Amino acid sequence: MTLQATVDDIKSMKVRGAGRIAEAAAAALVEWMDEFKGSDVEAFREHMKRGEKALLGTRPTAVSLRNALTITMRPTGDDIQLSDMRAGVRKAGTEFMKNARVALERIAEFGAHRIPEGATIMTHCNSQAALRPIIKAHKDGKDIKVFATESRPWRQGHVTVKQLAAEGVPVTLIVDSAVRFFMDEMDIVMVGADTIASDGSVINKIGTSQVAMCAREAHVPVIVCAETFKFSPRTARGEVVEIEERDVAEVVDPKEFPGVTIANPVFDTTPPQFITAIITEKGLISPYAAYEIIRQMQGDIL
Ligand code: RUB
Repeated sequence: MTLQATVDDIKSMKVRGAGRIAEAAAAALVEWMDEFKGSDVEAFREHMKRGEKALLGTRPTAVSLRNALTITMRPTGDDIQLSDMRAGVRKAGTEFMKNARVALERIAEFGAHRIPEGATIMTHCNSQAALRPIIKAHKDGKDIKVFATESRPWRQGHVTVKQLAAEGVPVTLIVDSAVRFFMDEMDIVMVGADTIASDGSVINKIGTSQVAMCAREAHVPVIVCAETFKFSPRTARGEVVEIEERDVAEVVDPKEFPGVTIANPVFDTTPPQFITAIITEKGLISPYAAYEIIRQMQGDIL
């Protein structure tokens, strides 16, 4: 698969979800490296930077993308021979992808422990990190059921309900505006994250903050499931996470609404006070411990 094909797939959301975007980007960068046939180190570095820039430009919100690229690119900054640089990039990219898969398995295990027997769970959008614990809990024999939001405008909820139904998990599809109507029946909310900021704020699919606020009102715990590569070191330096605005045609055909402004922000920020815990592959943490995760990552991701 060419780099351009991966860029197109991420932009068009054929590849979507922060974790899968990160893995696809790491794989694409390694393949892009193989297209460089020269022997000059500087030319190699320029080639790699061009690939990194193209991938970074695909979607702005998920820090997993930047983190995957930073990790894969790191050997290009070392003072080593080109052949070692190439081997280093391949190793870094491959290890990132392997670690991402292992992280999901651990999150599934930790998250499943957190789901009580007989629980009714609400989820929003389509997050593999949030769905794996639910599927694991079901496979472990827990009698659970799920309410999944439609997640307009892209309706990632359709993917979620099909995935859960295929695993035999009892699941109900609801429209986004029915969240508060059903919240009293929930025992737990489980969602994923695109980015976690150093203050513990969680940036995830638009509507996540509304779900979390309704959960708080109904005294329902909100659990965010996210690999540590979704934590953003740059937010610790004061950088603000950019919220992606997508084509308004994803919402309605603008030609049918002359004189109307249409807005399509696709992520929002849930402040830490609305989040009970974050489950990572390193364990369950308070959102207020996000800075500590980032501090530990600094050796990996600058
Ligand atoms: C997907 C989304 C998901 C997170 C986490 O948005 O908001 O909740 O990316 O997903 P989009 P995962 O469909 O716009 O990419 O846990 O699979 O990484």
